[in-house]
Amino acid sequence: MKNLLITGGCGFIGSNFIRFLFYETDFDGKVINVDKLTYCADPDSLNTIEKRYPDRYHLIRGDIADHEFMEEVFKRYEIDAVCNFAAQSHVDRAIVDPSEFISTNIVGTYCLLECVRKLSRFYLFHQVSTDEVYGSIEMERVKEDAPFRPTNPYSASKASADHLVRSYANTYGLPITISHSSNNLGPYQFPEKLVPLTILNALEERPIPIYGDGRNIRDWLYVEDNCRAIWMIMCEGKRGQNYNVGSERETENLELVSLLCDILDSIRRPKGIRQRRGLIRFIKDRPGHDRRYAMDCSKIKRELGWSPKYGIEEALDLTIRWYLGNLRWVEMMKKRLNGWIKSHYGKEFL
Ligand code: NAD
Ligand code: TDX
Repeated sequence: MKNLLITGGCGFIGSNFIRFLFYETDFDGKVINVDKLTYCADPDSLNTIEKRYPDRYHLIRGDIADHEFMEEVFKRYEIDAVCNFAAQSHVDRAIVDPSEFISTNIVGTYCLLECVRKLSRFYLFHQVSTDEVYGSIEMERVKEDAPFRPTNPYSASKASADHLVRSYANTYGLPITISHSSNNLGPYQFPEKLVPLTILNALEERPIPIYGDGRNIRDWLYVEDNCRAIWMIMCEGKRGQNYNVGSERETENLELVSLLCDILDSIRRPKGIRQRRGLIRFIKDRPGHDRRYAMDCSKIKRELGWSPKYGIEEALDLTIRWYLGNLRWVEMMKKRLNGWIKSHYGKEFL
């Protein structure tokens, strides 16, 4: 891997991955970060990388679904590997308007695959996918060979992209790997998602919205653990294979939010109330809300020796402390969120 194309590298997981790559691995090639810089992107989060590695880090603003533009990027930078993070990633937005989920997540992935198909020497196409492609899980945890049963426009678009990636491996012999990760938390997550939204509301002692009865189950993973998993899969994963990446700890949303409130109370005592748990409000459920995600992650543990380093409490603690230490970033993102919050929740949240 000499010239690695990272798409969506200014988003939450992508930017954590680029920092991880430069600071925590022996990767010595170049990173070409193509990002459309949508509402949630922050190119400044990579300023230190840009300054420290001016010859090895290049940011280009552009759309992965723009075929001509991407062909030019592949040619100019002699791309020999891809890690595709770029996506529209928020389920609630997909429910309101799926169009950009189709163009970025499906057509964008197709464009990248087409660019790669024409190359004579190519190392790897890694697709960053999600546990949501398996749909809501009723019984046993799903393994990598479980059928895709996506249930909302976001997960359907991610599953479509995964099918395309697999089809290019099968038809054209493309070297590919796919990671299906569970819900990430950590620094630089845009505060439309449950964890940062809750941190900000809890900090300001505002109501905390929980959809439905709060009993929906997610598996939470600290973003650094996901970055390490992706890098291990890229370096050592079997070509043509997919890997589940999660903590295998099932947490109900109400439990997660309550834990978050308690940790925040212990770091910074609330002023106007006794405890932040009291801020929780049950609101109208998300349409088609998947009840439970639960993956079996034994394959990556067995084959690559990966396991998560952070438990849920430590992950929440680190994440909360990061947000408390980066309130200027929070303010900038809150301005970008305003329209969405008003239309989605009504005025009282954030
Ligand atoms: P994010 O929304 O924070 O970041 C997405 C990035 O992609 C942004 O920088 C955005 O500007 C960029 N982008 C969007 N459309 C683009 C386009 N057409 N061309 C180029 N760039 C574009 O998302 P995230 O949470 O960092 O997720 C990254 C990937 O991981 C996504 O593929 C997502 O499906 C997957 N994933 C996320 C989670 C999670 O918990 N956040 C869990 C599992 C999988
Ligand atoms: O205000 C809220 N209240 C609430 O109860 C929000 C924003 C969410 N929720 C619930 C919905 C989910 O059950 O919390 C859970 C987590 O919600 P999100 O943070 O929106 O994440 P989710 O829908 O689970 O999807 C995430 O994980 C899988 C990422 O956004 C996806 O990109 C990833 O693929």
